[in-house]
Amino acid sequence: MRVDVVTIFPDYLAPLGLSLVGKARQAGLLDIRIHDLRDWAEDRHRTVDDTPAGGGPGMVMRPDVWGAALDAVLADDGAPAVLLVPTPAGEQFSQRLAHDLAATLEAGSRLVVACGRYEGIDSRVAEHYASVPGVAVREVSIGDYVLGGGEVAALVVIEAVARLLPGVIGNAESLVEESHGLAGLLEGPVYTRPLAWRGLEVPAVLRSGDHARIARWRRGRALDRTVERRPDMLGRLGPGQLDRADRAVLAQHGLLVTPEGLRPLRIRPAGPDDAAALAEVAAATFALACPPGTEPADIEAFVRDHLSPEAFAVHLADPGCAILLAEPGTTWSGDLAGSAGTTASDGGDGTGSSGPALGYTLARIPLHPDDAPGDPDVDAVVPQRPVAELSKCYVRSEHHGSGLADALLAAAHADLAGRTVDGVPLAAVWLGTNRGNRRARRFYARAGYRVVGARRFRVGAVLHHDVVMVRPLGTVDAAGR
Ligand code: JCH
Repeated sequence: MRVDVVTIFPDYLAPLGLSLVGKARQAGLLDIRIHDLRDWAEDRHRTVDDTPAGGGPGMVMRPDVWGAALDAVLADDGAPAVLLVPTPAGEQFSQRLAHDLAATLEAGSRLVVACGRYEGIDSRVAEHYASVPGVAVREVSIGDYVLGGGEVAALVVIEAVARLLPGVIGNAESLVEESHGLAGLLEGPVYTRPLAWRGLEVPAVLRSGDHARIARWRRGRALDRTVERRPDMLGRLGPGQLDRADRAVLAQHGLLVTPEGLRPLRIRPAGPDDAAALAEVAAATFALACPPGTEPADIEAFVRDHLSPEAFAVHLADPGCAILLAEPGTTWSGDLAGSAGTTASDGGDGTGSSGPALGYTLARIPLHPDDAPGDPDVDAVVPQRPVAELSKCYVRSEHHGSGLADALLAAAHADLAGRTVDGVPLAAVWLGTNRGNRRARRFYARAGYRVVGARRFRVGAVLHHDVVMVRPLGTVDAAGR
């Protein structure tokens, strides 16, 4: 495959003799030829520039010299050519364009790069070659910063394209991973030996040998980075490209995947003004947790008696009760270009809220460090002290699978892990969940809960069977954090 570069500084392209591109040339995979523009200048001083038409600072490169050079280089054979002209005013170079150019080269086209200097090349040069049959002109910028000329941009484009050509990269697996595995996301962190270096360890999951867990962890870290550094890229991910675990990671960054795109999410401790909102979301979610066959009348009665605004007002005033509320945010701290509906107009601190609550957690904190859970079945199987009870973790059904519940639960664990009872940090959190609710059991298991026993209790005529699950506080969650 043939690449020609025209420049007034041929030595600037010397790096093309090194490394990957140099090896590809030596292997005969790439035929790169560097030409000195001044070879086509006509005068004794080999002049290639002149003053700008209309006045102004600096110099502009002459179209006649460029025309002579490019005619000669393009005339070498009859193959179609891409004439690539680096300029700060060009279309943005991208991996997509690199793939595009590599495919064009593979299909038999040549690449000719015209490196300008000074204030650039007389614009008629690009205009003229755009109308020459068999020549496609691409004016390309490699980024929003100003270089002194096109040579560095030529190096960038040629290296990015060359490594995509067949046979240039020995380990083609890397390319496959690049284009599929982490498509649309930034690459996550990478590590090698030694396992401990200057007090920093290689994350334990990478030494686990559990390939599914490793892949999951890597994707989570790639998502973390993309959220933190390139939130604009998230707008291009369709909901179909984000699985349940991805959604949980995003929710932990305050981003909710909805059919309409990414929306800001806010999780905060509930306050005295939230009794009505809590009662509303509790009433909307309570039935989801009831075993099949529960009488609608019993559900209604329970909601009326225990999930009223008055009942929540009592909970909110109770120091032994910790309630977190998830709600739509009005702002998100990042820039989600391409994902409509998010703004940062109030300073982007994510403090605004709008719309009804999406879910909530309610935990019970013991008053004394050695208080037992109370229920004799539970006391026997939960030995940790002090221990909190996660009494409620409900999310509206339309947000099941959105990662919202994972984020809410992670926030509850973080809240509980930061609490002390008479100066003693909470050791663990326990919960009871219906024996037959496999979705709930899997959800809590993913969040680090383990089944330790069972409990039974009667509601009216119905005998309920719960499993009792415990999670230590201060350990990692399903995302490995
Ligand atoms: C170039 C220049 C016009 C400076 C001359 C030729 C490409 N991404 C990217 N940044 N800079 C370039 C580039 C490419 C070719 C040439 N210059 C210097 C030209 C300017 O107008 C503001 C400024 C810069």
